[in-house]
Amino acid sequence: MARRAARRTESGNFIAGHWLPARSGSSFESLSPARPAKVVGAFPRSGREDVDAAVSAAGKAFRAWREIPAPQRGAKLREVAALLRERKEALARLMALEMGKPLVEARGDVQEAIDCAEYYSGEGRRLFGQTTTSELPDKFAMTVRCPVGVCGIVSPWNFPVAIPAWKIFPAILCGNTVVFKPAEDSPACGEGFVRALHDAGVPAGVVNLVQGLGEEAGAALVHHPDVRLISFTGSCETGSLIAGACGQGLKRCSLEMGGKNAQIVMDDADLNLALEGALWGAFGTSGQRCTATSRLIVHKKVREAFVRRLVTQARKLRIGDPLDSMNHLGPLVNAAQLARVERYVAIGREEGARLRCGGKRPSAKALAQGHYFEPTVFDAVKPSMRIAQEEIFGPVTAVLEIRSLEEAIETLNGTSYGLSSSIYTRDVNKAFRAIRDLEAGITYVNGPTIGAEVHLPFGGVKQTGNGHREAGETALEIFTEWKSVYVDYSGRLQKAQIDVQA
Ligand code: UN1
Repeated sequence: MARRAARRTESGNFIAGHWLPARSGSSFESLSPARPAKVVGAFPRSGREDVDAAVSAAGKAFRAWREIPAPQRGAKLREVAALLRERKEALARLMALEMGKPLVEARGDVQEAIDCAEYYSGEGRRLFGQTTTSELPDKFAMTVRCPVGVCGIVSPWNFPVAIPAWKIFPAILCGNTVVFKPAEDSPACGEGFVRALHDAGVPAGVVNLVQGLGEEAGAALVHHPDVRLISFTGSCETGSLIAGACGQGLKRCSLEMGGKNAQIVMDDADLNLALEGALWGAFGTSGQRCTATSRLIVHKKVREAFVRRLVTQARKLRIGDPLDSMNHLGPLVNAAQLARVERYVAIGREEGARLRCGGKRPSAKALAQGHYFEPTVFDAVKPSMRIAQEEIFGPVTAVLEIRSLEEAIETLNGTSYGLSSSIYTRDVNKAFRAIRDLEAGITYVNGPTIGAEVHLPFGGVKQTGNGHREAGETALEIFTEWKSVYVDYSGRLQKAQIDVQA
């Protein structure tokens, strides 16, 4: 991302059904991480006025949208799913170009959005409430879900289509309207996504797009008095600022933040399977997933053999142009992210961890321009080291040795995060104890820490989140308010707690 005033704006904000430049006329560029000299596009560098216009459009659209029956709102999502499927390849290519994940993974990202649209389209025929008995005669009691209002959606670059989808689809299915601020590293993906919604027939004003920087457009959205809810995925630092602002403004706020996910490998595990899982979990998306396997907690009896094979396989992973399907790892998203990963490698070395492979940029000349980094394995890592505690968000994994399941669980739980976790074992008793005792929102048995499916709750404990769960049915709890309804058909005044006394 380069911050400069561009001569012209090629792409727009999408407000009340119109593509518009920023009111200030300024813009920013999105650069391809594989070839940063290549400009993917210029996008409005929006400010408060643009956010005001978008929130006002969303507020107006809310009045009509909330009254459309939910099954019809769901039907729109079915059309969105169909159009996303048609555009899957184009969106995936744009994604690989703009944020650098390999094409095959980019297709998976769009597929996750399609799955989400289909899942929530069905939810339009449910949105169930409860009925219950009243304590008074001739009185009916029930609960209904109501939309919250205008929702601000602030999403990251690492899943630039899937994450906006799993926020925006349940939001609009529930009758809310949205102002969406994509990450400044993936504005073209954000725009492509919103274009698909519009072209599929989502009415003007229901989903508005405001491009820009977090501290400008993002901050204006979070502080806007007419925004009732913020849904954010990103770093703990930003999430904490957003939570503070939402606390002050008494807004509903759903946060999904960092992880320091670990895969446990017990001595009775299928080591081939555990190895495959570790490679995919640690180095898929170059480790730039909230769910990435950034720690491997391996039993002493198998650690050396496991690490040796891991290193051999990691060295064989092909790094290069994400648009070339032969490559397993694309570049990191930007220069700052690359510098962060390099800094953590230096920290790991200083702390006395043993670098077993990677730790540097690839030497191939053809890759010199891009923000590439080699798959990196640190061994002899102690739980107290920073590389075992802090989220790196790159292709770096830390191996910690344990001697028992108890020690494995204690080690896995010993960070401030709790998103995803995994255990490889053939012992059903160990598996169930792990399921019970691992402090995480997600636990996989004999699978890697990545690969969550859209119909199950997604989110984490401790500093990973603030108690909400996205995706699945639980997302409805974020995007609706409960209303309790009492219907008295007795024809007289009845007084709860007074007419009836136990
Ligand atoms: C994220 O990294 O923010 O489970 C989301 C997974 C994906 C979602 C990751 N389905 O890895």
